[in-house]
Amino acid sequence: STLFKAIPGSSAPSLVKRTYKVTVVGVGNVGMACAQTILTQDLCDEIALVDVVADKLKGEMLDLKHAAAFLPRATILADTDYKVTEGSDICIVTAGARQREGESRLALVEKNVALFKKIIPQLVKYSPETTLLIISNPVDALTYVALKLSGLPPNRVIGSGTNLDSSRFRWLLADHLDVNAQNVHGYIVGEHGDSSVPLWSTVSIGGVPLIGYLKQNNIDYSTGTLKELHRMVVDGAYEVIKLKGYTSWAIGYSVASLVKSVLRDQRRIHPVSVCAQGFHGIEDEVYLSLPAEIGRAGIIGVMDSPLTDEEREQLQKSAKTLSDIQQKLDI
Ligand code: 6V0
Repeated sequence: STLFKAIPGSSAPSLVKRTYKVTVVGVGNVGMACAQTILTQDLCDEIALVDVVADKLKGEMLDLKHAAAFLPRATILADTDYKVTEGSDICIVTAGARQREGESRLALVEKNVALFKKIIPQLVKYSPETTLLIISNPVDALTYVALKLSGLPPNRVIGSGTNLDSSRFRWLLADHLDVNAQNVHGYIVGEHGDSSVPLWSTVSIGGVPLIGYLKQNNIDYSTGTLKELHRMVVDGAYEVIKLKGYTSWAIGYSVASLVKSVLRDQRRIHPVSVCAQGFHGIEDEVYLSLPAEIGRAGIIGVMDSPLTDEEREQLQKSAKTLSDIQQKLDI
């Protein structure tokens, strides 16, 4: 720039700087919550937004650019043409129909498979080394669809799955017990949605297994209370949709946390949608959430968590529900 003059004798360092590029497809409530959470957390150097509605896309891009003075520096791009996504390390797909009040996630499948046929090949064309992060619902079935349409290896196709449900679960427990949610560990696995399975046997607070903790502190609980807590997790999204029309903030933070684990090679364990074949007696090539280690290579490994007989049975039921849907898909 003409405003600045180089100090005599200066030369550019020969350091090769690794930059990160993230694409977000779909600039609706969820896509924009993801974009803004990623930007505020300084997770990438370049973010590309894609949507089919050109005016909205440009408006969202400008609105974010106008915050440049308050944000970590990043290049913000937007276009209806997928060329803008070229060289992305991660592509987040949030495009598509969302649930209306009372509508299940599974009801969205046909509309969103049709959109994925247009979106996924374009993403892989411009970023063959990318990791796909699928958010659109029904997320488990659509992660399978994305795997098939992309031809990418399964470690690089991740569905956000029950990462969000598990956060809702940990918050409810934390609220109930009056401790910090970050000290509550526990996993919801299976379908992101109605047939999800709470792994009570994995729940610990500050390293103390929950059931033992409750007994130790004379906190009253019954199987009914545990079931009620899980019901509140399942109904969580429906409640928010009924109240504000859509969900956005929690999924935005949940996605940013996955992006951080991948780009920064955090090797954290997230419950995400993966191919569950061979785990817990599941025979079909079905996508559902299991705790998985996530890093730069995408899914590094899936944990073979020890489950109780009841949990295993519930998980197999959830797998059956999802497998039936997957088999009906037109891909
Ligand atoms: P929204 O606000 O209606 O936004 C959807 C966006 O997708 C709009 O801007 C559309 O223009 C755009 N779009 C439509 N077709 C295309 C296309 N072919 N290419 C590019 N963009 C397109 O919906 P919202 O953002 O609320 O939800 C998006 C999706 O996320 C839905 O399927 C939700 O069900 C799903 N969610 C998934 C969650 C999860 O935990 N996995 C959580 C919340 C929502």
